[in-house]
Amino acid sequence: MSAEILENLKKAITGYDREGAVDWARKAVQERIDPIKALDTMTVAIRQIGDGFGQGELWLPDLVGAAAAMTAATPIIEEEIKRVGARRESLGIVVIGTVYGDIHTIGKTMVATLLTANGFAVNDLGINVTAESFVQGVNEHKAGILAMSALMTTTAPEQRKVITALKKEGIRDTVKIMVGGGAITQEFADSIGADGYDPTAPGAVELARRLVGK
Ligand code: B12
Repeated sequence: MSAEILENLKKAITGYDREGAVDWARKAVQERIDPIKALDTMTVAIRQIGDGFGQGELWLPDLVGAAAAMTAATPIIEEEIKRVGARRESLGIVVIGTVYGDIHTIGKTMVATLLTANGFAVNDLGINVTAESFVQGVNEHKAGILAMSALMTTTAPEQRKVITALKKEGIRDTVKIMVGGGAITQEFADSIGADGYDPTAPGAVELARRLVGK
């Protein structure tokens, strides 16, 4: 039953079926399917579409259609993750965003949701966030962790710009910096002087805990 629901959820995303994706996400919640598993299923689906686009087999409208289905279904699952993981204790303050020039929001929001569900106080600056806004966010929220997402090879260098801006402001060492997103590798993270990288959202939570020593 649960395998069937997840399979249908995946099919709805790869079939650009927004309503279907919403319905199957609701069914997954009703049937108490592990919401992390549901998120994983949707991630596999959207990556499949992304691969097709990358290989020239699919086109931008395909990407947009699948993203719309995923964007409609994701909040339903994220709500469940928050419900299941609701906690009072705060593990620390996080400022998160997708870098300037990049409007990909799905992975960044997943990381924000899982961090929230695991007890971090998360301030999501959204997408297309400039280096100045990241610096302002870290200052304003007195963040212990800055998390940046970048999905494109053209926008990944923005993460370096943000670190440079934090150094200029004299606050680089007040905050732990973690980076991720489809365009980022451990090697790249090391090269820009980030404190940590992880390729997955659950891994981002473990990384954040390690960075704050909890
Ligand atoms: C959906 C999508 C879109 C949607 C975005 C909708 C939205 N609201 O987000 C739309 C259609 C708008 C879009 C637009 C574009 N896209 Co696009 N898109 C994708 C696609 C298919 C999926 C992205 C996604 O959501 N993945 C699922 C999430 C869950 O994965 P994720 O973001 O990587 O996040 C995971 C991890 O990386 C990690 N993580 C994420 N953030 C962080 C942060 C930290 C700190 C940590 C630790 C971990 C972490 O946790 C997440 C969960 O596991 C990818 C293909 C792919 N393989 O990723 C292409 C892709 C990223 N897009 C691409 C391109 C080229 C574009 C466009 C330029 C297309 C165009 N010609 O207009 C525009 C760019 C617009 C812009 N300026 O940003 C390319 C980028 C190529 C490159 N290497 O530079 C890709 C790779 C497709 C491809 N194969 O060519 N896109």
